[in-house]
This record gives sequence, C-alpha cells and structure tokens, in this order.
Amino acid sequence: MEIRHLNADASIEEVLEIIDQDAGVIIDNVLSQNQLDKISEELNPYLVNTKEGQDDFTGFNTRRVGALMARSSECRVLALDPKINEVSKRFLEPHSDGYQLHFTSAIDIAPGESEQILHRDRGVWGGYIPRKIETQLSTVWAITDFTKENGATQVVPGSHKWDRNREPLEGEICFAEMKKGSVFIYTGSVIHGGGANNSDENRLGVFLHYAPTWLRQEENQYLSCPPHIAKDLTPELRALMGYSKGGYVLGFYSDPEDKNGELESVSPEKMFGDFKDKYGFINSADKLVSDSSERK
Ligand SMILES: O=C(O)CCC(=O)C(=O)O
Ligand SMILES: [Fe+2]
Repeated sequence: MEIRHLNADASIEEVLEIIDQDAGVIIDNVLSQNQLDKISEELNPYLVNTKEGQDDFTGFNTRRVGALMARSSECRVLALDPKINEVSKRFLEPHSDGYQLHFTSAIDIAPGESEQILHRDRGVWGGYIPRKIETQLSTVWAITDFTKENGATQVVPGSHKWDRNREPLEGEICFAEMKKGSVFIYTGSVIHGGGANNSDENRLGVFLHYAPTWLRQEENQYLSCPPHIAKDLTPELRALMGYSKGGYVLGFYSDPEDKNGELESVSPEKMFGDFKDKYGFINSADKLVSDSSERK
C-alpha cells in the first residue's frame, strides 16, 4: 500500500474519492518557489526562537509554531486555498452545515528526532463523537521536501475504516513522501504520526486543519489571532477562523461595551462591520433554521 499522488489539476471528485478509500492523498507541486521562500522567511523568526517539544508526542527535537494566521500572510493564502476549502466543505458537510479553521502549526522536525507516537487527530475530542462522523480534514503543506529519511509523516492508509483498537503492522505504515510545494491531505480518523528524522536536514511542514463549526477548535483562533489583528485580515479569513456564526445562534456574542443593551445579541461579523449574507458559505443560519424542525 502506498499513499496515492494526484496532479495539481486533479478534480475535487478525484481527491474526495481517494480520501474516502485511503483517508490520505498527496497533491503534487501546488506552491511556487516564491511562495515557499516567503513562507520560510515569515516563519523563520518564530522558528529560531521557539523551544523544542517537551514530551514524546511533541518531540524533543521538533519545533512547533502556531498562530499562523496572525503571523504569516502566505499561510493565510494557504488556509483560503480554493481547492482545499472545497474539499473540506464537501468532506465535512454530511455532518455539519459549515466548517472552520481548526488548527495552524508549522512543524519543524530536526535531525535526530524519533518517530512520533501513532495516533488519530480526532482523539483531541476525547472519543465522544461517533466514529461514523468525520470531524477533521487536515492538510500539511511541504515547505521542504518530505522524505522517509527526514521525517515525512507516517500514515496508515485505510485505517479510518479499521476497528478502533486495531494496530498497524510495520508493513502497513506508509510515508507521506513528497516534493516541497506539495500538499498532503488526510483525515482526523486516519492513523498517522511524525516520522523519525535520520537525515542531516530539517523537515518543515505547515499544518492547517479544518473542522465542523459545531466543534471546539484545537487551536484557539480568537486568542491566537485576536480582534486587533483580525481586523486587518479579509472577511473570508475571519469567517473561516470563527469570527462568524456557525448556525442561527451558534457563536453569537454580546458587545461588552454596550451599556444600553441596544445590541443585545450581535453576529460576530458585525464586530468588523461585515455583511453576514456576503459570507454565507461559512454562515448557514438560514439552512439551520429550516433544518431544525426536521431534527426535533
Ligand atoms: O509532524 C508530522 O508529520 C505529524 C504531526 C502530527 O501528526 C501531530 O502533531 O498531530
Ligand atoms: Fe497528528
């Protein structure tokens, strides 16, 4: 078994078909060298000042830098990538009326790192969600080449359909080997983990994950990218981060400065004066209202 690769012009259907079968697929050569240079340039000041992880999961030779929407303009472009967003929407929509950005992190695995513990990312929600509900669409953008030697992500294709306790045999573990500028797409339900780095170079990936609007985000987007920074980003990106409602009343807020009670319940979009309807692809209030009668 191997992780399948698609060309950059692959259709959404092709991507979804492989995700359904394997829970992981690589799209080759999506980013230009200019984009890669810009991402490295934007992330380097943070990476050099960040300490390595402190346990087996985060890795003693691995650096993780979050808050990428606040810190890197090029990572914002990746988060809004139209194909990835369409795949996320289509993948998550059977169980949600909308999706949001769930996690951003640059993960830099240095030489000498050992294999990360294999896991399913959906474990962050504690196992309460029925397994038939897919709750995460993940991407890792390769900023350096990803090779088996330098720590390419280990993946067990097809393990999203396995019995919960089945463990992979050695021969079932594949590696998301790809050229820099490619993107590996995988689900929250597939067994995977960072690879060991036995090379003399670092492996850098930008991880951007998406989840339904009704779930708590792994990385708190409102603290990682607070309103004074978010105000200068595009309405689309703000909505994707969660500065938007995920349903009729889901995610409303009250303006703490409003003493007259005039704005008792406002939609987060109003915080920046955006118009809710314009960004309806994230906001599905109308759909929720009509659906709620069916659910009762
Ligand atoms: O670094 C990698 O390749 C994977 C990291 C990962 O799966 C995680 O930290 O959840
Ligand atoms: Fe993971």
